[in-house]
Amino acid sequence: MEVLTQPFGAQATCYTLINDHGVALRVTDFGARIVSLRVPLATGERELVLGFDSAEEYQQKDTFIGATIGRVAGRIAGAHWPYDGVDYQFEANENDNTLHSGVIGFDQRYWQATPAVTPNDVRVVFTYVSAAGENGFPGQVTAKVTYALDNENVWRLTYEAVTDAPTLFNPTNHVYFNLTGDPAQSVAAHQLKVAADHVAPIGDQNLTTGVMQSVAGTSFDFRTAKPVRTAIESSADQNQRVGHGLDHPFLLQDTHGAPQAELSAPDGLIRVAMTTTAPAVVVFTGNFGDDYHVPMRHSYLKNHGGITLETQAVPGAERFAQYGDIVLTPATPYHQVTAFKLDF
Ligand code: G6D
Repeated sequence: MEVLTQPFGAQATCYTLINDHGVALRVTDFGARIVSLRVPLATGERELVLGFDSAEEYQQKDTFIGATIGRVAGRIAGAHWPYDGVDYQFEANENDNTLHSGVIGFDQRYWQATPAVTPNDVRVVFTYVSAAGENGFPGQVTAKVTYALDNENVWRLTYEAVTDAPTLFNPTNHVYFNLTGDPAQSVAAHQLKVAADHVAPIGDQNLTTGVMQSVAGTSFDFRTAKPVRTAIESSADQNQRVGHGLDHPFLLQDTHGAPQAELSAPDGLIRVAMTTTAPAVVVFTGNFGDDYHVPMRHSYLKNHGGITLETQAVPGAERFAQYGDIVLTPATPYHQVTAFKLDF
């Protein structure tokens, strides 16, 4: 196992973590982000995730792709949070709401990086100190995100955070998978399985509504594997959001270590099995619109050219207690682990 270090544009650095099977995970300090995940298949190397070639390219095209999102992933309705007698104001960067914490969230910060080869894995620990008041959030938060790759072909993400005053904290990783290796190909033919009996429906302005809806008999029933296509095609009819495709939080079951989500390539040559300590996963099918056409590596990113598995608490938890508690306090540090096992 080894770590290679290279420049990633003018200021950023990129680290390539390589295991003994030739799996290569590339990450950058710009946004504590996954840039690339390549596996050696019998048919040749295959890229599994969306990504660009420099920090500048992310800045020009899309800073969410592959990034650590925080402090709060998803939408905060009305861009404010009343807590303990204070009404905290955030930036409204999508309609009247805050998306992914504001204009410059964790995804556009430079994180301090510490690469290491340990007996069990090869890793980079990213650390970022978010000052009290940054993006309107109270409390100074020290956040740590560890990307590790081991010889079982597991990519493991560990989140840790401490705060000096109560604040909201609900981060995620915005990795987009496209297991065909080509972002111009829709993910519709991927097989998806999600261990969730309930989904949080999306209403006006893509906000959650406080509802937890049973998936039984709906296009959200992924308790047995099926192509993503059916949900992409039917969710628009159900008026769950404007636009076609999934953009929904699934409430995960405790599967006692068994995968909580599985994604397989249309040709069956690669499968990603996810387990997490987080209570939910937001599945977003890259609903960029029919005209979307952005140069990416040797191809183009198009509508539905990637699918996310964003592990976190259900967005809107600051308003709806039934979605859980995302208030981080000095007494209880944050700890969350998500693992993606690559089977090929
Ligand atoms: C997240 O759920 C959201 C989407 O609605 C958003 O468009 C994307 O991030 C950029 O997945």
